Amino acid sequence: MPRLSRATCKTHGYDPDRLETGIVHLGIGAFHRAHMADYTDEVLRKGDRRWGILGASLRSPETREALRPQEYLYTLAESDEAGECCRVIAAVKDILVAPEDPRALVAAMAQPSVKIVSLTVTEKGYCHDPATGELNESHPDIVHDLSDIAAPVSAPGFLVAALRERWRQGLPPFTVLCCDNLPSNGQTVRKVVARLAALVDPAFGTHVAEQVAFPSTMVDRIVPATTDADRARIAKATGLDDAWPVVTEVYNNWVVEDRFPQGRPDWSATFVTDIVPFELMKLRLLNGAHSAMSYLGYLAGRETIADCMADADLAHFVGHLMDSEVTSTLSVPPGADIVAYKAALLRRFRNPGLRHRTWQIAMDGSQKLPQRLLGTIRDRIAAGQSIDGLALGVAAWMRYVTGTDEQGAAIDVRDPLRDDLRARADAAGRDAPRLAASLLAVEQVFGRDLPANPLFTMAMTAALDSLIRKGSRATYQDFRRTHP
Ligand code: CS2
Repeated sequence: MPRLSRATCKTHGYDPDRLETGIVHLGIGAFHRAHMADYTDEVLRKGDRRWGILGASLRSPETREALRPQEYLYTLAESDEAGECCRVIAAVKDILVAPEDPRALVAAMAQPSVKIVSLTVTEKGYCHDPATGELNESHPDIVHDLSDIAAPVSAPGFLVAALRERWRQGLPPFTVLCCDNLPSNGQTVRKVVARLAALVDPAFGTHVAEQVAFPSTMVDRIVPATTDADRARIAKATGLDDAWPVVTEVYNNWVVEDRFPQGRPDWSATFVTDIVPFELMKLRLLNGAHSAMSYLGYLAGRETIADCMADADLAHFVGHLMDSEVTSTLSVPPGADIVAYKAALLRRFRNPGLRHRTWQIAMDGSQKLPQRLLGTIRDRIAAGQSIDGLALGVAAWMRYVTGTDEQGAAIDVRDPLRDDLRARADAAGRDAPRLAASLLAVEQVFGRDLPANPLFTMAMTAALDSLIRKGSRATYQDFRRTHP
């Protein structure tokens, strides 16, 4: 079968060689290729050639190796209940692999044509403390970058190095566009980057804090990791071999705070002045349900989110979480319909075309829980409301990070705090009050307030006790009986 390339595929609509590099994207994984690159592709097809994307991988060369032989073209496969449709995206002009030559990436970000540096480096990529949002100055990557900022390794380090280069050359700063699921993501990244910049050079730190725009964004598209079965199915459908297609859903949404001093593409996103209600709706409903489902579902032997939703008791728990616990903490974003959003979410979770593994979503829980479940818990407690479903979600994370499943087999826990979490779990044993207390003491996840709150600790410890003694499935079945 022929390989996807410019010669074999004529449908991408514009000549990638004639694009200017207007955007550098850090973290060129599946999510960016299914989301922002798709929005940008639409702009390029309409003829505005200023916004070609230079991608960068901050760790491994895998994506570059897969896409280089096909001139960075890739297939985007979108599915819903009605089936799957494939398109080719040509918005990515080139990919740099940062560790091979960090200075080359800094120089590329400092080119005058670059107006936007966007990021999808996952929650942990910002080297911050998830509970407070402050830069973690003892993070090994930050320690490295402070000793050699001209050849950085972290995402904040690359932003600082390139902004400093532009500042020195008298070029205007690029706009920093975070597309990760962090609370007030622009502000959070601004705080981290401005702090690192100030540690490098106080005068430059002031420039970053005062002159660089960090608009916040709410990104909403489900993008599971691509599997070999996806590759085979897509090759059959298109007649072209693609080493790394991206699989996603038909649904796509992007809400962006409109602050781009150097200009921006005319993306068909929703541009707003206040992102907070959009972001809370999405992080607490979609991502909150995802995380709670992934821990409970994984422990109950459910491989994918669609499998979780096919389990009537687990689907009931998800409905309860969204309707009876999360919704009361949200304010309706202008023009949005929360009831319709939740109904669409349940359909999206059931999408038979996506094999979104619970194990994948379970990753990096220490970085995800604060914005997905803990903020909702704080708001409900402050309003004197119950938190049973939310507490069960947090308890399931605690049970998961013990690293042993209900059959006694090892769980491949991926989390930057894995070793610390594991050591705490091992020391506490399978005693719910001890295990809960030792994990609640992880301040960068729970802060100081939650461990001191008896409403939270009691609900959470009771849920954890049931998970340990009866297992996940029996626990969410009981939950359905007690919360009909
Ligand atoms: C998921 C998200 O992996 C995860 O943690 O919850 O990647 C989710 O699919 C996206 O945020 C949807 O926009």
